[in-house]
Amino acid sequence: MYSARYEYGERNGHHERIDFLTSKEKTSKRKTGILIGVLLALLILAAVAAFLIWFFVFKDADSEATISQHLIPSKRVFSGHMKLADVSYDQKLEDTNSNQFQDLAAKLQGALKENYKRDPLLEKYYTTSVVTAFSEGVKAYYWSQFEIPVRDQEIVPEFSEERVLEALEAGFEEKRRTASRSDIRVTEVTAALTDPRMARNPRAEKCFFRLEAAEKGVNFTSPGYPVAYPCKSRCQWQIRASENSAISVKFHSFHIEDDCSDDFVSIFDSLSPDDSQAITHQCGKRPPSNPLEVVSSGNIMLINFITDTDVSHPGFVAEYKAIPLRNVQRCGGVISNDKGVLTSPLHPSFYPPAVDCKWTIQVPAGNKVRLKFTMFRMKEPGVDTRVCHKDFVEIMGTKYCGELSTLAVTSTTNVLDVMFHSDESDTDKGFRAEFSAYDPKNPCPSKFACNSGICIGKELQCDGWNDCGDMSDEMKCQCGKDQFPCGNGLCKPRLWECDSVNDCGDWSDEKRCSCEENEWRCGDGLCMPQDVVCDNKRDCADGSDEASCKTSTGICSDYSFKCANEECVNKVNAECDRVNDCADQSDETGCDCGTRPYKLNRIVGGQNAELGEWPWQVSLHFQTSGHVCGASIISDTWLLSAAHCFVTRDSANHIASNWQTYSGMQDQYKQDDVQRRPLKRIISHPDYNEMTFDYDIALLELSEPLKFTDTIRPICLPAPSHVFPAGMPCWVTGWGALREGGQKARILQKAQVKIINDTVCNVVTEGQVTSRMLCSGFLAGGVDACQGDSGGPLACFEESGKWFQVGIVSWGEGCARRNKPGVYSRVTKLRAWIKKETKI
Ligand code: 4AZ
Repeated sequence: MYSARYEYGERNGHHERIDFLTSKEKTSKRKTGILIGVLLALLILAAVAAFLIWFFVFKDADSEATISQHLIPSKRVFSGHMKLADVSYDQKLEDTNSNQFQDLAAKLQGALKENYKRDPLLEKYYTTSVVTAFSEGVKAYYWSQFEIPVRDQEIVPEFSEERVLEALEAGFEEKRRTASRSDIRVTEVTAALTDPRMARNPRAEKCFFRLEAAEKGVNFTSPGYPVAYPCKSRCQWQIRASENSAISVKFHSFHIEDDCSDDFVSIFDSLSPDDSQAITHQCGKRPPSNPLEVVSSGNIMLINFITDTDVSHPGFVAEYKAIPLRNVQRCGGVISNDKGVLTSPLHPSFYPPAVDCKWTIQVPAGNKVRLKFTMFRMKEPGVDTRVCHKDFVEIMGTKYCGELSTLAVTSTTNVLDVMFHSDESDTDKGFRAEFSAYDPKNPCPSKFACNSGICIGKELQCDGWNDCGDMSDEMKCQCGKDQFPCGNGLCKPRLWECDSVNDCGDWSDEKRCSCEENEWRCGDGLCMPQDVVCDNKRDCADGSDEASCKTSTGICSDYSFKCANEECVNKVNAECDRVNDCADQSDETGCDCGTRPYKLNRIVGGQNAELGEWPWQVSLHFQTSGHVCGASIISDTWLLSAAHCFVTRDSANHIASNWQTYSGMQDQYKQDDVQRRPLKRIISHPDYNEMTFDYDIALLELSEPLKFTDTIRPICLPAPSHVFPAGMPCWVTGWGALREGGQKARILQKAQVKIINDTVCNVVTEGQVTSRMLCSGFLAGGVDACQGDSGGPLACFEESGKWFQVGIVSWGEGCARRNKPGVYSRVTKLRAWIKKETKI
């Protein structure tokens, strides 16, 4: 604590003294006083004169200098390579300190400078060129820099790649024609605009490394690993391998700043930081289950590490090794098995650049081929996924790229060709696909055959749910009397009409739901006078009348956010939205929750959760029964769960010492980095009703606090006024049964479900829901929580970038049945009780 104290009459521990003067002493003192006065007046006059001179003569010049110091000149850097003819490759060229390197580099740097003289603009602003490496071929890697002063900023756009290339090509062309025998001939040159931070001089840099890859992997790390890398790092690793090898680099640990504009790792299939040969640019944090692994197309690779942020992060540790080039290029071929698996080259590593493969799947005559992708990710910046002009998979004349969740195709004959193409830049995780032969006369024995070729249960046809993934099970359906005929020919259950969810896909089920002209339609279909909108009062049960109002007039209603100082904010979901709405900022306190540190892989397909994807999920084990219920972390000492896990006929369930909690778990059989904590106390809601499941909530106090890590973190609790509108997609997670009556899951499961409006919820549960409950799921069935998920969280992601817990898995009629969605305890209604018991 800072405190300023001043003690009267005493300084530095001494008392002040007051003395009195005699009359003689008084006269001599007067003369000295006059002298001092004159001197002071002269000094003041001199100071005024100096100020006036500065003000009228130097001030303007001074301020001009300050302005230009603040504006920084623009740097334009171009990098690329030059192919040299008539130069024999010498291993010594790889050593930047060798005479061979320095002589050849100096010659080429001179030639570059000469070439830029052909263009007056380039010549004027050219500053330097650096040759950074040589590789077999013989290729020289270089960058050239141009500096444009502040006064000429408007010409910066004229510094294009085309302009630089034109000057270089013309210069080298002329040299080729006129060159003498001793001159170097450049037969190919490339130039690409490059981030100036990546232009390094290997002969002058500290953080520059030349690595030789061999069969055995060797680790290298970012500077300062694992404590923290320094700000403003500019590091470069040039990796080479012997001829006929490629380089594989696997990042065993990767944790850098989340914002790629501050800190990033760029990997190139070249020794030049040339974007046209970038393999990938990465930042953020990767979970151990999804390490970054890249492969070059040849025997060179460049890795750049750029940091600009002040926040400390550990950095990375990576292993590099040489792999035979034929392994990289080996893909495709003729396959005559009845079933099998195809993957992109080197899957699950990123596929290498510049590879083409063709697989021909041949099944017995009369049969056809069904190909189903279980994972597909070939995403590249600036690619229109309808055209796929860069990397793609091509099947029967159609090109596929981007990220696809449901891709299945069937052949027209007994042969199916699958082509894979990767160009020189930007690679990704690729794909995995399963193929099988089938009899076209009976493609799906006792099942429905989708157009995409997959088979689904017959009962799923015309049920309003897109089970095939291509809607073919919902086409040409005769709508039943309890079904709504959509504008596009689909049939959907009548219950789904006007439920704020675009079930038909063309909004026709939500169109004829409007109210009178001067009325507002609430999310649950009720019509209200228009003036209820944004009147700082929640008139619709779901708050939709106040949902898009940004203003706050301070009027308090049941639906306002209440600040700690009793002030009210009438803005929907004001808490933890990174905006200070309360004068005391209480809406933004306690907001270190609801984030997941790992950059998630988003590999599509399957519902297994990744490690760290739901860091607030907890598994509750009872005595020797193993996993029984779920819970969520709301602080380092408190978990939230369902009362029905503890209040049962067996009183043993309510004894804290009979339970163990496991946080940071993904796989029930793996305990690495899992934190096990016994329970100290169970507080079930006093109004919990065993018959109706009303107030199905329990708080669990841990015997010892959790240590928050990347895989263990709390979820945000919503304020009582928080609105989660009908139709909002949320996620339920747990190790519960994989189907009704089925076995519990070993790997944590995730499922996306939608919030169902309260009127529909009341109808489908035949009036069994209370205001402490909400429905979530799909009326069509198919996705739901099940036995063993109870007590686990229903989490929704808010625009503010945080996850909030909207519900606690409570009950439902069976699991995933049609018109029987999951019922959850409504956390907003129970928020005050949580606060009362835990002070959270
Ligand atoms: C249970 O028994 C249970 N379909 C949990 C959720 C649901 C059904 C049963 C919802 O724990």
